[in-house]
Amino acid sequence: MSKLSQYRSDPNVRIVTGVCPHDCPDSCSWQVAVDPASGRALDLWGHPDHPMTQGALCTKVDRYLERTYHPGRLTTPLKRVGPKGSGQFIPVTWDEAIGEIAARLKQIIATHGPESVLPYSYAGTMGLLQYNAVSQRFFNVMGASNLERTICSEAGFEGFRYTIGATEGMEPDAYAKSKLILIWGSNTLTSNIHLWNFIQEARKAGGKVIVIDPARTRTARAADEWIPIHPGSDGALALAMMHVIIGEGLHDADYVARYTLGFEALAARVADWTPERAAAITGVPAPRIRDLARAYATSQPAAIRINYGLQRHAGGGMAVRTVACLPALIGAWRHEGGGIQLSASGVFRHLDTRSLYRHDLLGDRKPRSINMNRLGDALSLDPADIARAHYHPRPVDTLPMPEAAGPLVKALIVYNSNPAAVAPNQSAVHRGLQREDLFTVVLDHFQTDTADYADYLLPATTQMEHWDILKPYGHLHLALNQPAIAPVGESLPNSEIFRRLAAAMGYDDPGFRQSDEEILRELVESQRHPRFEGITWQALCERGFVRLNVPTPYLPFAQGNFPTPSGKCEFYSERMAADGYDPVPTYHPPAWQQGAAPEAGLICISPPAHSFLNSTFANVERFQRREQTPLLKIHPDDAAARNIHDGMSVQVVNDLGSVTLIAQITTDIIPGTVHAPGVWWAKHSGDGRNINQITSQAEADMGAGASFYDTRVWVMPAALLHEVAERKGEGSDLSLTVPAAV
Ligand SMILES: Nc1nc2c(c(=O)[nH]1)N[C@H]1C(S)=C(S)[C@@H](COP(=O)(O)OP(=O)(O)OC[C@H]3O[C@@H](n4cnc5c(=O)[nH]c(N)nc54)[C@H](O)[C@@H]3O)O[C@H]1N2
Ligand SMILES: Nc1nc2c(c(=O)[nH]1)N[C@H]1C(S)=C(S)[C@@H](COP(=O)(O)OP(=O)(O)OC[C@H]3O[C@@H](n4cnc5c(=O)[nH]c(N)nc54)[C@H](O)[C@@H]3O)O[C@H]1N2
Ligand code: SF4
Ligand SMILES: [Mo]
Repeated sequence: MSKLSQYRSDPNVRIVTGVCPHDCPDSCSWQVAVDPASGRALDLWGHPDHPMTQGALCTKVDRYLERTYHPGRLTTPLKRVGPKGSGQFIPVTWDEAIGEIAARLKQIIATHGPESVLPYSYAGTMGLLQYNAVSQRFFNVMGASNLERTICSEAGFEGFRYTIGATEGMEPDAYAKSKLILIWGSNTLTSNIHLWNFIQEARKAGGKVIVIDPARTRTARAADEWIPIHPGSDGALALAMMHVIIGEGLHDADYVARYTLGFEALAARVADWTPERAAAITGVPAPRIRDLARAYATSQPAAIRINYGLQRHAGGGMAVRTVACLPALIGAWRHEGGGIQLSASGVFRHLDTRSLYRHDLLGDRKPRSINMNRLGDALSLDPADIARAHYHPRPVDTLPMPEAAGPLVKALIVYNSNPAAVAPNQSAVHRGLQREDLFTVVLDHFQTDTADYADYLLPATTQMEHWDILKPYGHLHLALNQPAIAPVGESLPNSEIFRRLAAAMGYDDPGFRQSDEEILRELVESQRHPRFEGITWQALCERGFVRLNVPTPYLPFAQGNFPTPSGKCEFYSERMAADGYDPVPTYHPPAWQQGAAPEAGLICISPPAHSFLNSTFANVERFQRREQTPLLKIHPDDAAARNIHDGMSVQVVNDLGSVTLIAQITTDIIPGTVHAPGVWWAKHSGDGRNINQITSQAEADMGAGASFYDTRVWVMPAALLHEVAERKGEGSDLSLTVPAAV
């Protein structure tokens, strides 16, 4: 018997429909059983009628109540009493906390101006309201620095948009119809598990699945074929595939003629991208590249699930732009089950969010924009660092001179994010957070790494406890979240915390007096685009989720209609030329292939651990046990060359920092690359650090995106590093002066 039927027949149970808030493409619809007498949630499960969720949640969220009722939940506002970063707090009342924070912010703004306040948030919750609605209104009235939310997908998004026009593509259920599926830079069974149902349907009908990844992930193991590839080299593979496809006349000349722009330029460009040339860069043997290209062009419908792994590199934007050309070249878009999906977010691009964010409250002020990937630089006392933290996504965008970089950041307000664990160049971030003159407010459910540095730590509600609307990025069903239980302890929704802060600051726009339900209703009722027809407040309340009003099956580009300037799939992009890029697909090498000889050191990638969601769930004991310990997966050849044994404590070092991990020797990672699953809380690791010690703030080629997986490191037994450090008379913060053998 399903949980729904079990509880539905129990008169003493109330069932509430909601949606998982996490940063995950699946946006599962969930149902919660609540005991009305105690107000406690008893159980939750995946909505049986939701076409993507299909009744099942992932292993993490299936245990969401363990997180909701975790003894570590913050239940009262806290005020710092110990030294900065010590995590020592005393409880205070909401009135005290709000009053004191507002007084301090007023003082900072009066002395240093509103741009000295920096909001820092990401997708701890993806619900539109708690993600950044009342908070954005608050910072708009203030005129605070603007935060560019670049930490995840921006390089790939920009690249995709240049080719396709918007992050729009296949609907997930279409993958059930594919004959060949390339899973490219995605770990579907970990990060997008509900897509697998459709992929399995395709396989039952004879479809084949190929995974392109430097790691033999659980997805690669489950697939028909794993193509190991050097990190950051995917653009070269795609260019060589096009070389073969065009060279052997396997492209769809009719589709190309009608619906694409710049075929001749593309053909000329790929002419010298032979599989042999790409093999030297990617590590994929030339015959395998030829086979892959031929299979892709001749197995219609052919689908690509491209995701974020391959774009967390210096050349990630161009790589995605290049891969995104493939479906048009072979006419895959004509068929259900053909095409590519990076993200479905662009299908929602006509959502009118004016009522939500209220950018009108800024008036004609234009605060500086700070790239969130450069938080370490932004929190620096050196104006040259602050200048570098300014958002400059394209080659044509220039950075200000240090004297024009604006004020030091004097106040940091963090919500829905844990930058002390997830942001690159961790030691720079921690150094900034440690500043005595920086006033830091953190809103969270738990005392995270970031929370340890707060002056005030404010308890926020979870999705069990507040209203929201969720716009997914992996399918097309908009969903309403209704609160199932009352807030745990004294916690409050982000929306309410910013409402109270606004009142204390004297911000009196009526937007700060709207209730959560009113904000969401206004959002739903203000939509005018036909894609939102039928998405009413009533329908959302009754059913929980409603599909966007687009045709079924959804074949957006079967007859062209690309949302590019030309209306075609742009092999040649005028917009790229204007933005300072090569207008035709080309190869942007990863940072690790530039400069020093490739044989020096190893490349480190740190994609998500299966049981965590970024750093969320990393404090829940069940999931910590499953992930064992912060690991470094290393190929036997690389381990042997360094005298590293399985289970040994190793140091991973580069010029940015170092971290101690436990070696796991495995052929599940290619030689020359190491794989450190993330993101552990730094304070749960033996040395109080995590893998972001060695990641860089450097922007990818497009969108000022992150480059987490484009990192050169040196790895050695931990004991050896200590020995070297002692000999040099230094601490363990050893920089690049490491022995040649590592
Ligand atoms: N080395 C390395 N670093 C990475 C990555 C990687 O693969 N490797 N991945 C990167 C990626 S893709 C991303 S998206 C970022 C993610 O980085 P973050 O967006 O910071 O994600 P989380 O680490 O999950 O932290 C989210 C925090 O928000 C809190 N939260 C959740 N809901 C609410 C709410 O309603 N209110 C408030 N106030 N707080 C809430 C959670 O408790 C949690 O502490 O990390 C990036 N960092
Ligand atoms: N369980 C779980 N699910 C998650 C998350 C989580 O932390 N845990 N995080 C969520 C978030 S915020 C995001 S952004 C998504 C991310 O989900 P995905 O897009 O799947 O991204 P990653 O897991 O970062 O990387 C996917 C794969 O890319 C590989 N990879 C790394 N570099 C390269 C490369 O240069 N080329 C190729 N071809 N492959 C490469 C990695 O080894 C990894 O297996 O997942 C979401 N879902
Ligand atoms: S994290 Fe992803 S897979 Fe898990 S319940 Fe949430 S939306 Fe579904
Ligand atoms: Mo992400």
